[in-house]
Amino acid sequence: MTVLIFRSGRDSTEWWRTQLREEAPDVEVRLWEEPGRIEDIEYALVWNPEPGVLKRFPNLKAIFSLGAGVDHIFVDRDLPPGVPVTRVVDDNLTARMTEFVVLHVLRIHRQLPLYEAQQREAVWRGHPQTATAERTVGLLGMGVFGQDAAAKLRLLGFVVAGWSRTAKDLPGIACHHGAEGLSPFLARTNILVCLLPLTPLTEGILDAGLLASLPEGASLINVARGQHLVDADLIAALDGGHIAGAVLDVFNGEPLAADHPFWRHPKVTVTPHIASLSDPRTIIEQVVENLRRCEAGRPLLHQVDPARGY
Ligand code: NDP
Ligand code: OXD
Repeated sequence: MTVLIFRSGRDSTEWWRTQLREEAPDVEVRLWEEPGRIEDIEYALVWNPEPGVLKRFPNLKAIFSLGAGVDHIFVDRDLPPGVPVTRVVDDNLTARMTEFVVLHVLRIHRQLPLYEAQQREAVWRGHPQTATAERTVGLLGMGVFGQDAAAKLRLLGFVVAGWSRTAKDLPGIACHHGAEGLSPFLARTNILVCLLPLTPLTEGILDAGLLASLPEGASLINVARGQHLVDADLIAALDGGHIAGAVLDVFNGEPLAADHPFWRHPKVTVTPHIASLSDPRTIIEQVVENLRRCEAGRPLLHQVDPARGY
């Protein structure tokens, strides 16, 4: 069994080679920099592979995403046909995402940006508090992350609404779906959290029209992908006052350019795509399990549907 590791923009591929060798000594690991005979390569472990490269391997049996998202794979319009693609699904990854979402929902709900600004000016002034039961958090995307965040936000007493592609019935959550469900979902949302996968249908979804459909004074948390957001539309909505603030973890270009207005915008909180980082040990475990499954002809864990793109 020969596995090729193609990783760019994150940890070193050499580190992954060492780890994978420890977990599966029977597997031969090649690095993208020196793939050797292309016919040998049966599996590819990838993060942001260059479009066009994967189809060069004629005997590829599966492609494993090193993250939860697979947009970095499906952006390649020339993938080898019929080769299954899997992604990472992990309780620990989900818990970290929920921590980030809850942290920022509470920060907005309890007006921390306002109190931080007051502290800088040595201003001692309290403001009225809204109860969680009077605040609706709307989750765009009710998959693994969306459902976990929704359950935890419910425990804190927030009103929680969710929007997904297909209909859902989740206890205590106001579920909306499809194009016709988007407007009523937005109209009731005070804090909007984007947890959608990036697909042709969700690219650019966070635009002027969507932001204008939120109630005056709503806030945005984008922890999915930067390409969901039309940056200029958000800046206009913040400057015009319709949107009160935004927390952005993901960006149209990463790393975010030093001169991008988001860095210094007083109503924007920037974090460097760290909302939830995959634990490499778990990824290796899932990859090894999937290698064994594939060799045994058993169904793969967390296989995605290329037609849906997630
Ligand atoms: P899932 O695939 O489990 O869930 C996706 C959700 O989005 C589903 O509810 C799905 O609907 C919904 N959806 C997809 N397309 C549409 C559409 N066109 N209209 C309406 N709803 C749609 O994904 P996860 O929750 O595991 O992950 C979400 C994303 O988070 C990842 O794709 C990745 O981009 C991002 N991410 C960000 C990280 C960070 O650190 N910032 C870390 C890891 C991931 P349905 O349920 O009907 O299928
Ligand atoms: C992922 C990510 O998709 O880190 O796993 O964004």
